Amino acid sequence: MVDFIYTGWGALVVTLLMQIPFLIIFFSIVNKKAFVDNTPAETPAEKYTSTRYLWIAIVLIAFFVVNFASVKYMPTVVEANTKMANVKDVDISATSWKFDMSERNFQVGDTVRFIAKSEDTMHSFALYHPDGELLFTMMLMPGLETASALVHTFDKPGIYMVRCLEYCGVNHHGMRSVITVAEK
Ligand SMILES: [Cu+2]
Repeated sequence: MVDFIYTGWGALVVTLLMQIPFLIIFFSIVNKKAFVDNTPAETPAEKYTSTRYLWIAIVLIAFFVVNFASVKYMPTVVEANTKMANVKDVDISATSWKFDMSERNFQVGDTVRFIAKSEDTMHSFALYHPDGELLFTMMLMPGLETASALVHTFDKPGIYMVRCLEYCGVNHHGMRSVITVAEK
């Protein structure tokens, strides 16, 4: 049941259901206004000009173009259970406030599948490039049967920071670790 809520269509269904109270409030206010204020409006109703339609079209097109163009920069989400060729698996267990990792040392060119689970509360597994850029963050929900998994290929040597980016208690800021990537 918990897995259904957090994965796939379950999240969408829950999000839609959460809108219902707001819709009820919204329509009850609109409805009330319709009864209270039945005098003609002082300002004439404004028609949408063609320029305004053009702007809406530009915004919509920009929205889709930017979204599709950014897809290739998205981290690769994969299944945690199926075998993958030429990929090193790392099992990660997140607890307040540390990461237990089955491996922390890699080489440039290694493709690594990070398979992570939370043992207690909400955490995340975020990986930072040595230059400080956030490569990805993976949310870790407690109680899930399937682990979260992401694939990343290391292209530069250095010290990669690992942090939790979901607030998880008083020592959330101290929940971090490092991964070392050596020259090939
Ligand atoms: Cu945290």
